[in-house]
Amino acid sequence: MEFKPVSDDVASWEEVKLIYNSALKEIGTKLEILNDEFQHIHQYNPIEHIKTRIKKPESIVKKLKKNGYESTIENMVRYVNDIAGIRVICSFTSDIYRIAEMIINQNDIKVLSVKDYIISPKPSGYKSYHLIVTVPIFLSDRIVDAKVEIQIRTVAMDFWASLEHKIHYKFEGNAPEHIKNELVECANMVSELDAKMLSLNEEVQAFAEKSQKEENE
Ligand code: 0O2
Repeated sequence: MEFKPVSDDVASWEEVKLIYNSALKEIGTKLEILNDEFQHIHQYNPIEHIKTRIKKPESIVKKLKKNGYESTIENMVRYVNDIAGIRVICSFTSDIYRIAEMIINQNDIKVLSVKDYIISPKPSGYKSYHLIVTVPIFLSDRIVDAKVEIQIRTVAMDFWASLEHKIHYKFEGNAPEHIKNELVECANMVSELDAKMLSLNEEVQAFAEKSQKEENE
């Protein structure tokens, strides 16, 4: 997004927030529509819930500093990809890829990057599917493309990530080795649980479809 002030004044954090909040609304609505349509066709909701957030200014400044950039509005917009973040929590791993594909295929969305930490988990054990996209925001006199980070994961992956995040903060990134190892073990259990829940669900769905077919005959 080339950042130009909404008003004639110097660009402010409030103006940046306005654009990113609008981007979160746009993506949030797209996801809700897809979920409703899915419910209509398949009588099933792939999305359990959605969380959105605007990154706190102090976290943005920290990220800029870490990467050697001065704290300016222009640098924020250019170099920080997750000022607007949306987290989509699904029931099953297969839903993650369905949702991602449906978002990627919308022609007003531009995909800047895809990171599949489900196929390639982080060394910590972290699993999630990340997309950085831009979505057009229609202002009164112009259109701006705003960046949004979309994290898509299962309920189990989210449970793991929130505990790991708390532990990471508690130990300021230096958790004892045995805790790190246990977290990796838990991450493996999460993968096993997700795989079992998926296969159980597929079995139940096949059973329901068979019963429906027999009823219709
Ligand atoms: P916060 O507080 O959640 O906003 P980048 O964001 O592109 O500069 P990176 O590492 O290339 O940096 O991006 P990546 O890997 O896509 O990670 C971005 C976000 O994913 C993080 O944002 C976290 O929310 C989450 N994440 C990544 N790795 C882990 C992990 O090991 N554990 C947990 N719990 N979450 C993780 P921030 O800005 O780091 O933090």
